[in-house]
Amino acid sequence: MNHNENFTAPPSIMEEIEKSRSVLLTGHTDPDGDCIGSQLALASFLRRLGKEAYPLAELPFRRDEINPFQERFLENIPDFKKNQEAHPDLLIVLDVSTQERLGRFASLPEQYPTIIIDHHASGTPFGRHQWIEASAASVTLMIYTLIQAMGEKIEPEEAQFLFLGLATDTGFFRHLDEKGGAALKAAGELTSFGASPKEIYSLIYGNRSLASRKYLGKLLDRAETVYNGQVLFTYEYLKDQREFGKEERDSDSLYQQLFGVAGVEVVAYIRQEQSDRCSVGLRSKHRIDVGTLAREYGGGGHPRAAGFETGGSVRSVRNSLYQHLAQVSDFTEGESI
Ligand SMILES: [Mn+2]
Repeated sequence: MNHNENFTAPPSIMEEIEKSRSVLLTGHTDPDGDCIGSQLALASFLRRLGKEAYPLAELPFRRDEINPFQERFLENIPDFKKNQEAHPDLLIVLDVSTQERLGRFASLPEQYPTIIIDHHASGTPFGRHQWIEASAASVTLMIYTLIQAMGEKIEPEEAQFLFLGLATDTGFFRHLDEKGGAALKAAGELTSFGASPKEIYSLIYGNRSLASRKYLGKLLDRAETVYNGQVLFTYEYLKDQREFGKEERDSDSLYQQLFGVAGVEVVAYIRQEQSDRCSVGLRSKHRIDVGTLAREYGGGGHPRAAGFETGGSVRSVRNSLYQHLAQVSDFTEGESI
C-alpha cells in the first residue's frame, strides 16, 4: 500500500461545504468502520458549523463492530416539506465512487448536488465534485485533512470516529508498509485529540459472538497445506452454514490466522454454496497474482485479494485450483498431497 501525506482538500469542495446549509451523507452498502466513521465525523463537523447533517444508511448494519452507531443513521430522508429551511442542498458520498454501490440511495445523486470523497481508484466517479485520493489509507484521513483545512480543531468524538476508519482500513495498522508514516502520524494526532486506540481495538475485535469463534476454529482445523507450505486450502460446507449461520462467518480473521503460518504465500478458502457449486476466496501475501487466477475462473479482484464462483464439488474445485496454482507460480510439490 502506498500512503502519501501530500493530499489536501480541493478548494471547490470546501467552498461547496461552506455554502451548504443542510447536508445528506451516505456511503456504500454493507458499510464498514471507515464508511460510517467518515460520515459521522463529517456530520459532527458540519453541525459544529451550524449546518444540518443527515447520515443515511441501510439498516441494520451487518458488521457487529459498527452496530453501536446504528441509531445515528436514518434509513429514509426526513420529510423536509414540513420545514422548508432544512431542505438538503448538498449530498456527500463517502468511501465509494460507484453509484450502484449506494444501494437504496443510488438515485440521490440525480436529485442533489453531489460531492464524492473516496480513496478507491477503481470506481466510476459521478456527481458534481469528486475528491479521490487513492493514496489515502482511509477516507477518515481525508476528512481529518478537510476539517483542519477548514480551520477547525478536532473534537474528541470526531477523533474517535476518524481513528475508527483508519484502524479499520489498515487492519489496525498491520497493512501499512514503510510508506505508512503519514497514517501513523495521523493516528498519533487523533489520539492526542481524544481517540482511544484501546477502545477502538475492543470495538473492532472484541464484539464477536462465540459461535463465530467456533466457526473460525472449524475452518482452521480443516486447513490443508500444499506446495511445501506455500499454499493453504481450507473448506466450508453447506452443513457449516446451517450449523452456524452465514452471518457468523469471519473471513478476515480466517485469512489473518492462516497468514500467520510461516512460509504461506497463498490462502484459498473454498466454500460450498450449493451441492455442486462453490465460491472461492483467494489471498496472496507478496508475489502471486491471485486476481489473474480468479479471472481464469470468471471471477475478479486484485493481485493480493480475489475471488470467483464455479460449478463443481469442493473436492473438484480444490483439485482444479491445485493444478492452476502450479501454472501461475513456481510452486512445486516436495511431498505427496
Ligand atoms: Mn475505506
